[in-house]
Amino acid sequence: MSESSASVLRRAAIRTLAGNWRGTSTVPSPSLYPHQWSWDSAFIAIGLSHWSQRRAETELLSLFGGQWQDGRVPAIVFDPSVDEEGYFPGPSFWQSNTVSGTAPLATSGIVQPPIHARAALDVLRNAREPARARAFLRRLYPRLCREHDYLATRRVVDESGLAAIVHPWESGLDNSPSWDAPLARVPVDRSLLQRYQRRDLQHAGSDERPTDDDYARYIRLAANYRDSGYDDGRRLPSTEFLVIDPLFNALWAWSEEALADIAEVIGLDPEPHLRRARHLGEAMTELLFDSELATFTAYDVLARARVPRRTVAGLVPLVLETLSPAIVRSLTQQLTSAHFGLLDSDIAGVPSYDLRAPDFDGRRYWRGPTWLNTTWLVWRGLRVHGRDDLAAPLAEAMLELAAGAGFREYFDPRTGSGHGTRHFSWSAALILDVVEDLSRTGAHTVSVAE
Ligand code: 2M8
Repeated sequence: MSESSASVLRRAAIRTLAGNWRGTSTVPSPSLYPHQWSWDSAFIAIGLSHWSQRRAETELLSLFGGQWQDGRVPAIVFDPSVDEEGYFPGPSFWQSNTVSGTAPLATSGIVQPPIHARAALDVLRNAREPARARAFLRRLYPRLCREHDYLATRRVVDESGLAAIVHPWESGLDNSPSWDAPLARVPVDRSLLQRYQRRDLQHAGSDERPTDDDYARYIRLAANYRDSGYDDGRRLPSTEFLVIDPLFNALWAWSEEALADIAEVIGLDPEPHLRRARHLGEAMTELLFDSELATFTAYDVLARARVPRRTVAGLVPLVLETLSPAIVRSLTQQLTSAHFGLLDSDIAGVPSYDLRAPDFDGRRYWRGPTWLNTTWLVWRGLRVHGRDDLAAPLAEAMLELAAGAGFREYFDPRTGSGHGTRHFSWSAALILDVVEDLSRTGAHTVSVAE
């Protein structure tokens, strides 16, 4: 990348992040998502760490300001200055203030993929003030441990030791085709759509968002969880959706490895974290790796069966350094095959779903489009395993997507066109990370449209 094109892209990313900053945190998008989201904040902190270490630290600390006493880090921390109409489901739906042990700020009651320890470690690695970053890590470490302990104690539902999610939103890949079969058991109560109004369709086309039927199911699952008092212990046996997801667990294990590094930096014992990371990796291989499909898949706890779909979630375990060489080979073959098209010049980034599946949809939310966060995770995974031959073209593809379509929420992998909301924070943040990384090594020529 020439210095000048890199700086165009870098400046555009910083402009987006600065525009979405709300004083102590960053909104994913000023229009569609006007609060603070959990895993978005982790990606955002990674980007911010290249520009403003203080903002990166504040981003994570403010998210953990919403942590509940049981350790869960809620998927959304609501901004009290945004009115209820700004986003559905908002504070009056989740009613976190009626639950004991919750933060003073209103939050949702579900979680999202636990990638925060990894983000905190990246903040240290990119820090211009390392002493300050170490102090930040000392502050955050106990909260990160409680986040992971919540998963280990409240979300483990079988002998695998892996964490289960109780709502598709907890996966981060809301309407992934992996949820079709488990969701089919959840009755569609259309009256919920009259009682509660979807707000997302005011900001994005209905052909790009989840269907009404799926939305009715999401509301039902969330309302049932709320009405149980978010009590995992009592509720899990009677839940209508209970799934063990490879991306969620891979990010937990990857973050556990990061916690080990953080523990060392602040003079504590890394061993318990390494032990848990190793155990999670092995359990994932045993329960979630589908050797016929040659990828990781989700496990439907209630049906006691794997969900045989190839999605990007099945490739994200590449981030784990303890994966066996045979599995790494399977995953890289999967990536370069016609299912995901890495190295195919007609395919941009890593599609969220199998390009060859009959229900692949390049524009509908998590059912086909390329997202920059999952593509970035695969990129990091390829580098963990020394596959720079594949990582380098993927980095190039991410930059080209942003250069051509701007920091959109997602992209059609077949055309590179941008979709969903604009000025999307994690797209900007992760592009900033890639630009900074490549500016140390590579040479690319890109400019950005925003
Ligand atoms: C999307 O999820 C929210 C629900 O949490 C929504 O659809 O309204 C997902 O893409 C999720 O992964 C993301 O964190 C969130 C905010 O960007 O939007």
